[in-house]
Amino acid sequence: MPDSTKRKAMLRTMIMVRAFEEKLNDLYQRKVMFGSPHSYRGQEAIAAGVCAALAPGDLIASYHRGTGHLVAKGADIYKLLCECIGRRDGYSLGRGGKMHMGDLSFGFLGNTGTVGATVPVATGAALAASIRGSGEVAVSFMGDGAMNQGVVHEAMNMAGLWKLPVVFVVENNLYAMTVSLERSVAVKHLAERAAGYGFEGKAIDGNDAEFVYEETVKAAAKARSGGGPTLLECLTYRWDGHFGGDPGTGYRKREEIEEWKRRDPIRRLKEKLIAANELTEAEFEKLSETVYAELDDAAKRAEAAPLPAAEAETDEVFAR
Ligand SMILES: Cc1ncc(C[n+]2csc(CCOP(=O)(O)OP(=O)(O)O)c2C)c(N)n1
Ligand SMILES: [Mg+2]
Repeated sequence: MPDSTKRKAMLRTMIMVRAFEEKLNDLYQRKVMFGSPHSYRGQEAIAAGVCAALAPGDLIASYHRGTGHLVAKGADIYKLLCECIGRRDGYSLGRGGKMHMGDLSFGFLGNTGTVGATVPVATGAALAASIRGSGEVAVSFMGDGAMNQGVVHEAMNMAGLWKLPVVFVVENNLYAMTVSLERSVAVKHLAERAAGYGFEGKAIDGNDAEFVYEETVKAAAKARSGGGPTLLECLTYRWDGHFGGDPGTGYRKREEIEEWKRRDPIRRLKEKLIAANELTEAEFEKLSETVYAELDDAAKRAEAAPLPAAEAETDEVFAR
């Protein structure tokens, strides 16, 4: 079980992850951010639980619903916001946007909007780690929809065959855009597919940060000691639409959305901490205020930051 310090750190991370999504929505509505956000609200326990279980040198690869992973792995909030709104101080110098970043200084291999495309990237990083004997573990975050991409199958097969130090984290939020899982997948749990690749797959509660943390600790330890990959299918739900322009209601019942909101991952951890006398309601309020204020400050600075210079258009585009 994570200790009290770890539990509080995960709570703080989850609050920041949610606040960040709300800020992106605000920037998008005000037409400060042009690319659409893909809200991660509702799924915060996965990013927070997984990243809290990793060593600083471990690596993650993300996908289109990826800002939560960046926040949880330790991205600089100001630089992250700058990238999302195309400012020069961003991770990709303001030219990649929300879905195109990468920075190995905090173990971020990158993200992209091409569904499934970063799964072989994480697998390749795990192969490199095993060849070098560095002891690093790579985590590949993906959505349930990505599990139907051919390249994901290829990467998982290879990872199983070569017992690579990779953890596949499938965030099963029950939908890929407007298509429900039951209309697109023949098995009950995506975790069952791991058997076909020769490694363990587990379907777990993705709204319980502590549980996600514990399962990641086990999977990472196994990967590090040469035991090969694990597939963690984290059951969860996105509270909002698929992207900024989708209300998320046409293809999902209101009762279903409300039911999942009752399983709010932040409230769950908060209530556990309060029940264990590790936190009071007032301390929680103070923590939230501090996180939202930190984010507001970073966002004000990012909005005031310069755009990339036109003459720098080709800088860093070509490898030297
Ligand atoms: C290769 C590819 N096919 C289709 C799309 C269009 N597309 C964007 S997001 C998405 C759904 C992805 O669903 P899932 O993997 O479950 O992630 P979620 O959005 O639910 O987090 C699709 C089909 C794409 N971006 N890339
Ligand atoms: Mg999905």
